[in-house]
Amino acid sequence: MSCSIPGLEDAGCLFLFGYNPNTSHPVVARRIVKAKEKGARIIVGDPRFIETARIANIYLPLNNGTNLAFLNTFANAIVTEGLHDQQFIDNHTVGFDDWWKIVEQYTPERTEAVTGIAPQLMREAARMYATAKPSAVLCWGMGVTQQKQNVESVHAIAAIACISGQIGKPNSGVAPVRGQNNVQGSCDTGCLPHIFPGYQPITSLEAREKFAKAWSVPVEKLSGHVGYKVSNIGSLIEEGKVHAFYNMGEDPLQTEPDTNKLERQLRQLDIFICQDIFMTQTCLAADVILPATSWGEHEGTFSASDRRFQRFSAALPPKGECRHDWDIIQDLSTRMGHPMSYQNTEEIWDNEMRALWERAYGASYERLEGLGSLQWPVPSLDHPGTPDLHLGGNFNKPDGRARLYASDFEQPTEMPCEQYPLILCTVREVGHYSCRSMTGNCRALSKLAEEPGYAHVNPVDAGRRGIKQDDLIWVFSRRGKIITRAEIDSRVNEGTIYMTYQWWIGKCNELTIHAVDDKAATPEDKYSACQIEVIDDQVWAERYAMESYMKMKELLAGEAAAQFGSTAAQKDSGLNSFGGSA
Ligand SMILES: Nc1nc2c(c(=O)[nH]1)N[C@H]1C(S)=C(S)[C@@H](COP(=O)(O)OP(=O)(O)OC[C@H]3O[C@@H](n4cnc5c(=O)[nH]c(N)nc54)[C@H](O)[C@@H]3O)O[C@H]1N2
Ligand SMILES: Nc1nc2c(c(=O)[nH]1)N[C@H]1C(S)=C(S)[C@@H](COP(=O)(O)OP(=O)(O)OC[C@H]3O[C@@H](n4cnc5c(=O)[nH]c(N)nc54)[C@H](O)[C@@H]3O)O[C@H]1N2
Ligand SMILES: [Mo]
Repeated sequence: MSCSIPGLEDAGCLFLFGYNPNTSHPVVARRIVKAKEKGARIIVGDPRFIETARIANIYLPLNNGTNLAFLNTFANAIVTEGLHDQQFIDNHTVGFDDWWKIVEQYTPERTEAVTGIAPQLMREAARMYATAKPSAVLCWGMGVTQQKQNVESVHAIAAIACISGQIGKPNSGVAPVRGQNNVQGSCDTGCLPHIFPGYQPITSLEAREKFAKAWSVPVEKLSGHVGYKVSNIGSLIEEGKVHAFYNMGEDPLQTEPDTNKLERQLRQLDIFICQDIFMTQTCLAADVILPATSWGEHEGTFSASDRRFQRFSAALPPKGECRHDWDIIQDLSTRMGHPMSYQNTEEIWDNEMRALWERAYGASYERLEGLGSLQWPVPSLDHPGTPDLHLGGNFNKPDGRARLYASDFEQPTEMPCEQYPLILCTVREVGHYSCRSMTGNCRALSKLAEEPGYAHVNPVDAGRRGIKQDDLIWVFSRRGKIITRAEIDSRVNEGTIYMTYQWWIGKCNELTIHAVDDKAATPEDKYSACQIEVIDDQVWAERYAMESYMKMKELLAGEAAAQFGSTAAQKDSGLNSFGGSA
């Protein structure tokens, strides 16, 4: 993010594009309500009438999968209405003429049939955003990134911020509001296949020399080859390029697309290691399970979406055979010939992060004590941290100028057809978390909503198929068929059904297409073709759904008990934790 999350409250305009904070980030959603109370204009661009659309000044119900057509048109409207900031373009960007050659084609009139947005509304929104004072922020989420043209759309968003001069000043710019509490931190610490900690590229010999020295290894030991991305792992196994997979804190058999195919691929591995805090469906396929402690049992740091380092501490000691993730990694490393002997997470933070990344140097554990937090860059111990990046239009390039990129729009990979006439879009709901290993093991949350979950269906699509509220239905695609319950919902658009991806029985990822873009390798989770149908025998269907779920819970709890000797009481309760008497 170029700005800070608290700073959103002081922006003059917030444009939420493919991002649903009320469900995904309720704390950010509160800030958006506060911004509105302080006078900010709110624009929402989402095919669904999300909660924030209720307080929006302009709601743009664009068609699913048309982001890049929309963004190019929005940019076109800014320029053709004369709302662009010529001075900012001249002084702080490169490439306007080439960018315009593409964007010029996307007039609101020409793209209306694709995006579904009336030209007048498009122009009104462009004006609201580009003329907002003192600043505007464009926030986006998975509605942008889990699409075929994700990277191109992010380029388009960055260009829109630049040509409008809505970046380079406080509380402005681009806000990719990220997923889990530490997605940003995973990137900061180098958990990506092309970088060391602090975004230092492994392809740079200088960076390799620096890290080789810090780790006391010969520089030849550090590979300069960019590694594989996790969403390609299945096909890499099939191609014989991957034989071993060490999977830590991820449940791909629930959360990656086309899970039936992925399961067949994972079963071909020579060795499959899973490190988790609960028994998951993925752990069931593992050769070795390494049980780890949970957030309540270990300590460390998180980085929030706005580059903010925060510390957290343990409330409970580890139970049973569970060990801290860092301790497991350290032990493995030592046994594989590279000894590590850190005593605690502070030593790791100081040696692996602060000492090797100057932008983090000033964030000592002492300064992060209690509710203390610091946003990088924070280069020295007396530096206050950096809420806003690129102030004065100074960008992270040798010439200090931003690059403008534009690309032409393409349709999603799998368009609806006669046999699969509906779009399946997969999203989040507030009561459950991602693969549901955590929230699914929480009794209170299980009472609020239970298997086999829900598909949100527009009343017109439901009516045509004789589907009523709470009916059990089949959802099928080219890849599979699952049972779920219908939620008739007039907030979702006709022609698209919305499912959340945490249900183990009503598992939408048995249906989703495995199509990834070549740059980020992010699956196109927001767009697959599907069909739905009511199940004739609802009594049978209720029993089938319930029995499938009971069987799954018993399998998971039974395996946890067999592997780690959890108590019989725990097995009976269907909780599948590793740690003693959970
Ligand atoms: N309770 C809860 N909170 C969570 C999570 C959870 O599982 N449960 N998961 C966390 C994680 S990992 C993440 S990444 C974040 C994600 O948080 P969000 O980014 O908010 O995620 P989604 O709900 O998947 O998608 C956002 C919106 O994109 C819209 N959308 C779909 N297709 C399109 C399109 O073609 N164009 C546009 N413009 N919009 C579209 C959807 O209708 C949806 O409202 O949430 C985090 N927070
Ligand atoms: N169809 C569809 N699929 C999606 C998405 C979508 O929108 N639609 N969203 C995608 C997105 S954005 C994301 S981020 C992924 C998330 O997918 P995953 O990363 O697979 O799911 P999570 O539930 O976030 O957590 C994974 C595992 O981490 C374990 N865990 C929790 N804490 C710890 C810990 O401290 N140590 C260890 N070792 N393990 C721990 C949990 O028990 C859980 O089994 O799902 C993706 N899948
Ligand atoms: Mo995520």
